[in-house]
Amino acid sequence: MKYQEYPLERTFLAIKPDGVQRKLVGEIIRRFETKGFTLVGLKILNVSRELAEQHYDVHKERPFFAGLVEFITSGPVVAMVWEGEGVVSSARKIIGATNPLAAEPGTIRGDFGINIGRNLIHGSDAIETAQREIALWFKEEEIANWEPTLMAWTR
Ligand code: FUP
Repeated sequence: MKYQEYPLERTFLAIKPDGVQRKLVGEIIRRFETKGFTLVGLKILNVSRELAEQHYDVHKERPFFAGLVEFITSGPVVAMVWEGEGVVSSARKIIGATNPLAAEPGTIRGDFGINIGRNLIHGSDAIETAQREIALWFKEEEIANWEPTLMAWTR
């Protein structure tokens, strides 16, 4: 089957302010690239309070919500859209458990994470969540539609 015939699956990943400030952007991107996923959206931005609150809307009643919004708006975030077969769940595995102290070694949070409030990276938890988050963070024209031509073996 040609690549184009697979259902297009995308996920939203965001390197949080701790990941950016600890200079882990390259290391984190490398892990998704070497796995074979395709980067189709990438930008660095200072997150507004409004965007942070919308992004974490499901947690708005939780006691950690205010601190979470404070943290995510405290410095630049690297927002990304990645594409590939099974990318939503695979990216979650590469990222590791929410609490870095419980995350397996070999995962991003397991290797570099310090605590639950500073867990380096966000990844959409389901295909529907990914669609909502991509639409929230990216305009249509900020996403590059492309497929490998020179290195088709990465698929
Ligand atoms: P995850 O999907 O792994 O990013 O985790 P959740 O959606 O459950 O949580 C979102 C963010 O809230 C986490 F990245 C960190 C923060 N959080 C806390 O600070 N304390 C908690 O008890 C749970 C989550």
